[in-house]
Amino acid sequence: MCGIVGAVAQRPVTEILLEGLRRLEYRGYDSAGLAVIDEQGQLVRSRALGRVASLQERLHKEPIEGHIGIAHTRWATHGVPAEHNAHPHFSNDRVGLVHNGIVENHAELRAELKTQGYVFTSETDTEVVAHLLSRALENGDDLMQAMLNVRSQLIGAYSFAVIAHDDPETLIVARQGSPLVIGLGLGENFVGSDIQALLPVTSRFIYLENGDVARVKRYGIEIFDVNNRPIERPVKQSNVNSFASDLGEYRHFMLKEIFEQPSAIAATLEGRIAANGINWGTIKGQQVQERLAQVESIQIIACGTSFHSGLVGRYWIEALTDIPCQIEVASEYRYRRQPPRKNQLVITISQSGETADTLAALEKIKQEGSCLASLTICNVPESSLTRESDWSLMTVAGPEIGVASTKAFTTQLVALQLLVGLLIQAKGGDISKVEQLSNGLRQLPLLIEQALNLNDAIETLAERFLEKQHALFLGRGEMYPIALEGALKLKEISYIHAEAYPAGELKHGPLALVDSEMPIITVAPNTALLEKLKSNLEEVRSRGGELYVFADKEAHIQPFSNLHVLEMPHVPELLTPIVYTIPLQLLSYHVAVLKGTDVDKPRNLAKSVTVE
Ligand code: HGA
Repeated sequence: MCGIVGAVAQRPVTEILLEGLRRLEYRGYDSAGLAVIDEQGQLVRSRALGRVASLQERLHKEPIEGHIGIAHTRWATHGVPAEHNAHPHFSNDRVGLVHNGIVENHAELRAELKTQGYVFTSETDTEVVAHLLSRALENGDDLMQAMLNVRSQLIGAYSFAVIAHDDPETLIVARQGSPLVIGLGLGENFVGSDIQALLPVTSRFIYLENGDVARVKRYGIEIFDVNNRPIERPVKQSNVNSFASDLGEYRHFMLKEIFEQPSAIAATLEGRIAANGINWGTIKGQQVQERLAQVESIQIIACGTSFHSGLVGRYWIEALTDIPCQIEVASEYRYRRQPPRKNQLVITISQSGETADTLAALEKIKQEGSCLASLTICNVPESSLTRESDWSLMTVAGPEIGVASTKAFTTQLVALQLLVGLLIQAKGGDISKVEQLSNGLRQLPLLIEQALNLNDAIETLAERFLEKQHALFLGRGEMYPIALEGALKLKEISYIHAEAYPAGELKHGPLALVDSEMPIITVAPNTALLEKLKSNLEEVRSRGGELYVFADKEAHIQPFSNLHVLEMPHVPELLTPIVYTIPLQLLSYHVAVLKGTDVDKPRNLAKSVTVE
């Protein structure tokens, strides 16, 4: 989704802004732009449809430079992707603004501003804010007052960064719903949608809270809270390495991140498993042990790939503890009534911790007072979800740049197993189950390495999918969500239409689709449901479908003319969803590479979904 960068410094800022945009590219976008106040004190901008590289080319031909500036990658919500809709938006060459989010009452504000003579040059919701600021400046407000005044007129979610001709030393930023951080330098300061954008210039950050407005100058920062009162926010030192987001020897971030899974999982496990069980410090927060002991029901809320990890989590929670568990996608949960449940633990799952729907669902639950505790499973420390939740269980996957999530997903599954262990311990349950979990998790990095050895075989297999328009994925039990995740990956990056079904559902409809053109990918570990699954495979085979089965030797699935078996390492049952994810990630990756799609930045998609 949209990315924001801003800088105020003694040195020229254009290159800092461009580098910030490059580092935000992973979020997904359709156009980019940059504005500075130049040596003549004029507000000037450059915008381009497409990649940051196109903006860079344009800036190379027609340079603009200044000591204060803002920049943006846009993922269109209002108005087509086009240069005239790209940010920064200007009002009367007086105010320049970049925006992440949606101004819901933009239509009324636009109509009002038009009657007052303001001219619109874009179809965006954002442009009304530039004109509102300009109007406030004309009425005598300074830039800070103008922002405080304007935000009281807005409905929706946003983060803004603003510069103005009237005050060429000041960057104003505001946050309501969409993420924003301030990066602190020596005699220079920066703003960004996330710390990735600013890591080359600083490692000290202030995370703005919802409702904050800040005045950012070279030598000072003032923050005002939602009630317009001055407020201090803590300065955090980040130890994230700026090189972690480099591609290294890999062709794509997605492949790099698939191969980083053994180390990401090892990092997520580090210090969390002790001789006598899972360490309580695995979950950060107050009274974890006491309150986990009281949990009587669990509600998981997530979106996309994180929703799939939650689905697997439900199988584990209900199989290994006596706690009933529900799961729902956040965009549905947030708009429907749920009867109150006693002693409910609410778990949100999100790689970025900024997913707008998940945050809104959590806010709803907190307002209703219907949770004993809220826990987030998240990959980004200091993200909104970690700050809004009572507890956090951090995955330690490192920055995930590819839009299609890989290592974030498998580390979320690891986090869910750690949680299950803690629930068993808190409830005084069967400790041998915790031992079983711990022993399995210790072997996991090695098992993932073994699954990664299938890479070459899967690359060859991928050729068979090149001309395919559709694919079916099958799984049973906790492998059904893995089939869902496999189908999602294939859709996301290769644009092949893919659906996943619990294998038992085949004859209730999807079997009608099966013919010799339809590839059916099945995850078939040697578990209690294997024999049932084999019957489902027979149903497909007898209708001529092309079957690709991931299974271990002991599953004894015999290859046949239209049945191809890819042999997996033997995996303890509890780990099968995690290990069997790997070949499906590799399959979608290689199909996408063969099809020549933009693997790391698939069309129309964004990494951190910060709008509703
Ligand atoms: N609504 C604005 C910004 C969109 C956005 O934040 N996307 O992530 C626009 O459409 O330009």
